[in-house]
Amino acid sequence: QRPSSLRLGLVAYPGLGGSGIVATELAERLARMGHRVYLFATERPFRLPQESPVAFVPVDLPYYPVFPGPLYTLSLAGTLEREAKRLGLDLVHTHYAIPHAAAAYLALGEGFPLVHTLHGTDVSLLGLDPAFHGPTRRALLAARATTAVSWALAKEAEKAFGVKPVVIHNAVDPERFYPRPERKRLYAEEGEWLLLHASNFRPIKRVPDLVRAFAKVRRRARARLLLLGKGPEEAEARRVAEELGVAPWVTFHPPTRHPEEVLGAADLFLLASEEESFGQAALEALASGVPVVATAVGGVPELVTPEVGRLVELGDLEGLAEAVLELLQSPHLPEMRRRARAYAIERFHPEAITGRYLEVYEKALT
Ligand code: GMT
Repeated sequence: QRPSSLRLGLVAYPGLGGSGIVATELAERLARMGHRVYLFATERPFRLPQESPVAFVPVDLPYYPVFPGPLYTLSLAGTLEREAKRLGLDLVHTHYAIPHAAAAYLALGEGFPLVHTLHGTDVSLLGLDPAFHGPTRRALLAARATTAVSWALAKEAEKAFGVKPVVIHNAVDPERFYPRPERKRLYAEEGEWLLLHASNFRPIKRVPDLVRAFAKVRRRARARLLLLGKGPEEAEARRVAEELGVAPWVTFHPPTRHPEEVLGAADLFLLASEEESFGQAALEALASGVPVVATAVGGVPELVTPEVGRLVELGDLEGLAEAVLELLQSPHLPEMRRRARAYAIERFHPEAITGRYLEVYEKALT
């Protein structure tokens, strides 16, 4: 018997990142199912609509001159301790382990049902940092459950922390992400192929490499590269576009609350990341009927199969350009678009994925 109305606290990063998106969307779905859901974050999460059944609980970033910086971990722990009691929470579920797992453990201890979802660099980069490893490992081992967004990440987590996460892939809402070919004219000229990338432009996303691969494509096909997002590598991507003479066909689009309106307009989605535990934006592209060309890293092969896209080796820009050209020239592209959407709906439907989290909660509560 699944508990019909739980009081749940979810913890997330509010900014432009996949883990915050996954947490916010899960919170929304759980709230719509009748659970009382509180979302803890330092700001109202980017994807949380103004009208939402989810209650946002702000976490302060207190700064006193004696501190070397804002004490987020302690502030989150204090907020969780106080609010879990006041709101009568049954369970707290954190997204991105650092420092959320340790903060929740510090606040609520082993006796309280805690679930942590690992998202990527919380395991691969930060998790291995000696400054963070010990407290994070202790918190994960003490939790009722740990989940990971891909098999690849679960394997890494086992190695890094000695935990055995339950694998729950991320979901995509097919009613929000669907094909919108009529919008293509807003981003591309008549007769141009529209290639899209969306991310936070951090160095691991290798956005300048995408521009380099695009320059190779552009020699053989009329195409435009739309880079949706913002982040530290934007200036370098612009520089490379100028250097290679493709700047007129590389468009930068600022982050939007409605990425679905841009994704659904594209012909192909590109991802050149050197590390990616899952690749949420690629899944959103598939649901939008947009095949994906991506590097075969981390959990990406769990998502991008030959039926819905192409995988290339990390750093193989020639291979990336060839894969793009092959798909653009393929008579099977329309069929692949249909398959991409059908596959996303079948494998990553929000109802099924939410059900998996509820199973984890149920076990954690017994
Ligand atoms: O781990 C990160 O680098 C940040 C994190 C985020 O908050 O965006 O991204 C990860 O979580 C997403 C949602 O589960 C995944 O889609 C991304 O692949 C993953 N990023 C990496 O593994 C680099």
